Amino acid sequence: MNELEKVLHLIRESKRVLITSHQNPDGDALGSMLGLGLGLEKIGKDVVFYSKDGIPEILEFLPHSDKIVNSIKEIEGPFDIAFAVDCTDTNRAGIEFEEYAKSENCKNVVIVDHHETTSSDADLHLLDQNASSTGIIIYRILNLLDIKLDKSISENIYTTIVTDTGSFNYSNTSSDTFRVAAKLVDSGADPSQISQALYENEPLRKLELFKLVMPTLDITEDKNIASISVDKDMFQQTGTTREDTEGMVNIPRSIKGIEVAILFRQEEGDGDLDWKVSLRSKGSVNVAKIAEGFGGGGHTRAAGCSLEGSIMDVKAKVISAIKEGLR
Ligand SMILES: [Mn+2]
Repeated sequence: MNELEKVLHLIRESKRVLITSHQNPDGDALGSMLGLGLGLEKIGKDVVFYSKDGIPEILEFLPHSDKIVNSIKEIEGPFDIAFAVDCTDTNRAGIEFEEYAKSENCKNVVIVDHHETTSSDADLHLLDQNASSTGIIIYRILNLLDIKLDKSISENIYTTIVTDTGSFNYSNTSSDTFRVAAKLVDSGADPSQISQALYENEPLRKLELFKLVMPTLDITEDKNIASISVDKDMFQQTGTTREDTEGMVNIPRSIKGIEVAILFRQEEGDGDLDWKVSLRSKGSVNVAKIAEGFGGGGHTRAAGCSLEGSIMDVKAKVISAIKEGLR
């Protein structure tokens, strides 16, 4: 049996299933969790959905997102399978899940992911770097289990594709992406409704934050690297959180001639020196490699990492690594 057959077998034999995804969940994380779980419920599985950071406001429209719990403490095992979807490793879902997965509460831990890097010691790995979103892998699993996709499942999986391909714009968009999307529209996903929910539904505070962030736009002398930064003061002034920085890296990315765009975001904790760095490549630079150099990871054209230091130092380090990559 290959990994896929093993996972299908495990699912068929299972009764109770736990599904989680990475912290700070995005559309692919939550859409994949819900798509998989709602499908498994249709074939009689008892499913628990867990997301450490809950659901960002902008994704609350996802069908049955109210089933997701944000604490694992009260949940009693054992689970036949614990899935971590859109995760390179169980620790990406948070320390609570990482420990839970190692305990007797979880008989089998399965990673389902489309990232380039994986460092996981889970029991099984379903990895496909060519899948535009993790949701596409979920779609294939449900098909192989002969689970009929209803409107709710279709909308969840369709959202994974729209958010991870930037509405079918990024280089990870293939003919297969459109084929799966077409099937999902056939089974009930409404593209315009989902687009509106995702992109025409911003809280005003997010735009107030944009106003403060725009003056930080910085472009290197060679005019091929652009960055913006968001600090805690800006969050405080506008009543925003890291959730509201979603998509912000697209501002530097949109500029003509830019090869790598960066968003520096100060973490909300006590320390003033913790920065989360999001990297986007429009050209040949593999930003996953750069992020890995700082202990992070991701895809060739979209990756992230965390660094400690003053914004000046962090910025200098990251930009010099990118310049190296551009050589
Ligand atoms: Mn993804």
